[in-house]
Formats: sequence, C-alpha cells, structure tokens
Amino acid sequence: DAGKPEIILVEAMMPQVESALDAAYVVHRAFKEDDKDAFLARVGANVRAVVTGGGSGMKASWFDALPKLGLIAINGVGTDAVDLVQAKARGVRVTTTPGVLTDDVADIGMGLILSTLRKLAQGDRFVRAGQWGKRPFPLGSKVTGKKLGIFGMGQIGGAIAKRAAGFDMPVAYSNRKPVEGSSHQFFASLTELAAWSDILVIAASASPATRGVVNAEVMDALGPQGVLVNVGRGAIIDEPELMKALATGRIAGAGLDVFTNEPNVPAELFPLDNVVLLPHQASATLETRLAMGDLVVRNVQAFFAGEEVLTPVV
Ligand code: 8YV
Repeated sequence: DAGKPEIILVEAMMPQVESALDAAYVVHRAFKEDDKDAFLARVGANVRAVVTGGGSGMKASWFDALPKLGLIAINGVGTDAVDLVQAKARGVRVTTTPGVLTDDVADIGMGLILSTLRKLAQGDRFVRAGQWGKRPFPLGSKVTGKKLGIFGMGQIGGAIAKRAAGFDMPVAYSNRKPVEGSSHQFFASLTELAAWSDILVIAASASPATRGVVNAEVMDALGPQGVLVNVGRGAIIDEPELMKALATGRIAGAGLDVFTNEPNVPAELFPLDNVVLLPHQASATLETRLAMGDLVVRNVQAFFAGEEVLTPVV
C-alpha cells in the first residue's frame, strides 16, 4: 500500500465500488469506528479525500482534523450536510452525482403518492396479519386526476411532473424562481401552492432558505384531505408540527423517505396507518447505486490525477 493516496469512506458503498476504491487508495472506513475523534486523530494527517453520502456529509469539525484534504466526493446530490462555504475557503473541491439518480427518486415520489393514497403498505400489513376476510379493509383515495403541487422544480421535481402526466394530474409548483419554459402554474408562495394542491411533494434541497418551510401554516393550507410526500430532506418539514397535524387529522396522510434525524424516525409515527415510512431509499437501486458509485470513483480518480473533477459543486 506504500505510496497509495489515503481517503476516508464515511458510509458503506456497493462492494464493486468499494473494491475499486481499495484497489487505488488506502481506504479508512469511518463507519467501522465508534470513536470518530480517535479515528481522525489516528488517520487524519494524510487523508486527501473524503467519500461520503448526501445524508451523512462531513462534519465541519473534520476540516481541522484533515489538513491535507482536497476533495469531498458526495455519493448523492444533496450538499446540505457539507459546509460548502468552508470547503471553498479552504480550497477543498466538492463533487456530487447529478442526473443518475433523478429517475429513481422521482419513481419513489410516485410510489409514496400511490402507497399513501391507495394504502399499499397498509394493505400488505393487513394481509400478513391474517385480517383479510375477517374485517373490511378501508377505502383509499383516488390518485388519477388529483392536483399535484411540487416544491422544488429541479431535475427531480421535473421528473415527478413528467410521471404525474401519466396519472392525468394537474401540476403546479413552487421554486426559488419560475422555471423557464415550464407549462405548469408557478406559485411564489408555498402556502398558496399547498392550498391549491391535493398532494404536496417536496423535491427541494435543504438549505437555510428551505429549512422548516413546510410549517403548520403550509400543512393547514394543504388541509384535512391533503397528503404530504417528502423525497427531499427531512429538515424542510417542521417534523413536530407534522406529527401534530397527522395525529389530529389536520392533513390526511404523509409518505416520507427522509427525516430530520436519520436513522431515528419519531416513534409517534409508527402507530399511524395514514403514514408510509421509508428508510431514505429513493436512490437505492442496484443500477443507480452502481452509476452513482462509478461517478464518485471517476471524480476521485480525476482529483488524484490532477485533472478537473467531473461534477463539481465547489
Ligand atoms: C443517497 C441522497 O441515499 O442524493 C442524495 O442527496 O441523500 C441519496 O441519494 C445518499 O447520498 C447515499 O447515502
């Protein structure tokens, strides 16, 4: 291993991807270490790249522990868990994996809409519990033709809108600014979008500007027939308010792939049948995780070859 550059891997990746990294680098696996401070003190001095996930990111305190750091390669599109300002100030490049996960995340957005309104997960629990034939299964709510509000009309929001067309759903959206060439109605106000929507899907990224913006007012505008779906980041929704709104029927239901404090999901949600809960799996397909991993590896290779990285955000 002498002479191989040293990197830190924050979370596990697919075996093929980890093998490609192991072949070229000395890989220090942070996810196998309980005492992160001791780990950084032991290996930090020579680490030149950190490979991490969108949710995991890198704690800002790591910058000081990694004096030779030159690259943070995110295996995902969310940059909210990395301090980009500090990365820039320290001359550290940051890359993401745009494009390759768009379809999968949009698919899970539609899946959560279908699961929540049509009670797919609830039906599965019902059959497994031997309840079929013993008591009636509750009616769902029709999906086709429902008004879909999309918060965050980036690549993922756009892919959800495209899928919604197949369900004859009118689409409107809210975004930092109107999307040029979009035929969908734009709402500057998220509350007004929520009032218009039967279903509100969050496909935005987390930032100081979107943190907690899906608040009690937005949920009340969505209303007792409304359903909230989140494939963006947990922090965009005021989670305690969401739990109150769900428990008291101020909104009809929610489908959630992301949470404020992953992997900790508020236990108050577990008994609620109008909620579908997923373990941040929207980009988790074999095909997409391979494509994401490939892009991560190529970014890391370019960095160590002294070439321009492929998909930088910093
Ligand atoms: C991944 C994500 O699950 O793209 C993102 O920002 O959060 C997800 O696609 C994650 O990056 C892998 O840990």
